[in-house]
Amino acid sequence: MPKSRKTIDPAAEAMLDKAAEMGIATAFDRADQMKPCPIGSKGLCCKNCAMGPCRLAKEGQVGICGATIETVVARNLARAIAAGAAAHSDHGRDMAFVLHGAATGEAPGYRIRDEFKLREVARDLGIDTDGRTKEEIAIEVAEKALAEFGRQSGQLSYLSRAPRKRQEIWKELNIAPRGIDREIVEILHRTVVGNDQDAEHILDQGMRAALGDGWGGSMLATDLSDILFGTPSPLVTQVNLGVLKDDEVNIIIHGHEPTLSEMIVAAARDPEMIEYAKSKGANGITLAGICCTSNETLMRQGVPSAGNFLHQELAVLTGAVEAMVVDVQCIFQGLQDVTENFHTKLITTSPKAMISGAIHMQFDEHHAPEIAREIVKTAVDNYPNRGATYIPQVHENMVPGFSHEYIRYMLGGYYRGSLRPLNDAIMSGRLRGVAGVVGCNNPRVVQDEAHSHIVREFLKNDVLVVQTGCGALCSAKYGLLQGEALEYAGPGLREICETVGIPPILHMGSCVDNSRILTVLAEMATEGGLGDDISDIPGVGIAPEWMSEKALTIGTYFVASGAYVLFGVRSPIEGSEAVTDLIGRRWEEKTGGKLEFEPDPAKIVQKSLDHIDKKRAALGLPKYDASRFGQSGDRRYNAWLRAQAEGAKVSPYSMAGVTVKEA
Ligand code: BF8
Repeated sequence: MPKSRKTIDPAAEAMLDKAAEMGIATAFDRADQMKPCPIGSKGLCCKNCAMGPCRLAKEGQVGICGATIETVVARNLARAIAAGAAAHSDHGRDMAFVLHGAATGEAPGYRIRDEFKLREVARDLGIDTDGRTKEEIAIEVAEKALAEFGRQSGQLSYLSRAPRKRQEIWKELNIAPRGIDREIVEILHRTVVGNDQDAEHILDQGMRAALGDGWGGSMLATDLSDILFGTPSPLVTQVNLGVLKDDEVNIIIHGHEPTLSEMIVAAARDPEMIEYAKSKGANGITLAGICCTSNETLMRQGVPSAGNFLHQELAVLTGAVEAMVVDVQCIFQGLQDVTENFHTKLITTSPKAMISGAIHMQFDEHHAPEIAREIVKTAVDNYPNRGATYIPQVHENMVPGFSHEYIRYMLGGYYRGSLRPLNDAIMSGRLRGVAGVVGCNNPRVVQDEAHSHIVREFLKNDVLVVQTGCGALCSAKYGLLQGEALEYAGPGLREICETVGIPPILHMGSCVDNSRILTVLAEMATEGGLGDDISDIPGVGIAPEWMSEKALTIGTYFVASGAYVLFGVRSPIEGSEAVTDLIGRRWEEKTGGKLEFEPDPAKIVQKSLDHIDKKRAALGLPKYDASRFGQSGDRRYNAWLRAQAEGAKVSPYSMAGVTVKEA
């Protein structure tokens, strides 16, 4: 373990040493210096009106309006869920505007890349496609998508993608979202002073708004991005700070929305621009991503990743970054201070996110290629200003791009694409279950440590892992998103992965792409053999190092969809036992899913495996037994092949000294 105990990543460790040497503060240092507020961190601070803020530090204390601890804690959680849903969903809205512009020709540079997906989305939105051009369909898809945000009654169109039983549960609980924006607004209304003061009722609306994100805003963001930029399929790329090049112009693209970054990719690959970079003394242009912009561009364009959330300042510290180009979400204001120590230009691009002191080059989809070229040119022009550089030579190969469409394809080809083999593997016990391990880094805990521990334990226990966001980039940094990671896998998981030809952890995209995981869960539930609802599936969702309100929204929509979700770090509702019980026991009674906060990664693993085993038992599946399939995989098969070549008449199973027991 590195000496500072701030990270397990050797590249980050090297850069933190560099920062200390230069006297430059990063989020890691600020986290040391800024102790969390003991009242606010437990959800006990109410600042919803000017009679307060009220700090409810003692058992039984109430605010000036009489609000109880339970109400205050629930209101704070609901507001966080609303903020997260707003961020994801606004991202989805922007994608709809770009699709509209691409179809009408008002957004030159964009085009419809996946017509098949366009037609599929059109069908799910109830749009007639017969005899119509893709542009005509796309215009109506964009309009219908935009209408989902402003919808006032009925329910979101994509809810019909959920298993029938789940749809009935939502209806019964009255939490089926009517419109994406409406549910977010209603949380703000309900939590304004003197309004909804029943914790369960407040958090029912939290679930409703979160579902509007998961099955609405985020799902639309994913779908429309696929239509515009292509549905991902696996490719090989690299990750970590070592992807930056000492002799090339380095541009970091950081944030979330793929609209500008896709154009920057095109501009940076333009031979004329590369020649221009050479005229400035560089050998070329390297683009690298951070955070979810990275996930978006690496899974579609193979753009390497400079790392996850806490790498943003560390990348600048290399002294080798000509421009840090940011759009929305997860962008530290501290970047501005760090860039001032180097030649790096911090360029903000979104009309929604400016940073004092940064250069603002506003993105507009109607002129995207020109703006992207201007940004890349600004970076190239900055290359001669570069001083000393220090790039840690640490990087790994990774295989991202497992969209749900590709997972279906890889399990059955074009004509038999389905999740049947996945369900069968769980039913037979080769796979114990499935886990989504997602979310952020948080400097309150050692960077990547919990993520890394949890996914390795799952692999060892034959749990297939899917990942998104910064969690996926974490695993990638340690070589876990490639076939070599099979050495950590249990025998059943190993055999499945070798048969299908996949790594044991599947990168499914950015944080809005958690909607892809919803789709997979829905299809697993309807495929047969694992019950008839998401809550029946032996699976869990985990955000080990979460920090963003968006993570709370994601967790909540998974719970409301029937999943058991565990968050690490700390509990933002610790101040109320009643709310802790509400989102755990009570939500499980209502939805079949539950939300828990558990800071200890080892306990997260144990609780997850217990839950998976409980769900297996409820389905009447054989008890998971790690020894049942012996030492499966290529090692045994290769040994068997060798024995065959030598004339021995033995079965691959007996080669491993095991008897395959019947289910
Ligand atoms: O949306 S995982 S730190 S980058 S919030 Fe942010 Fe968290 Fe990373 Fe993607 Ni998601």
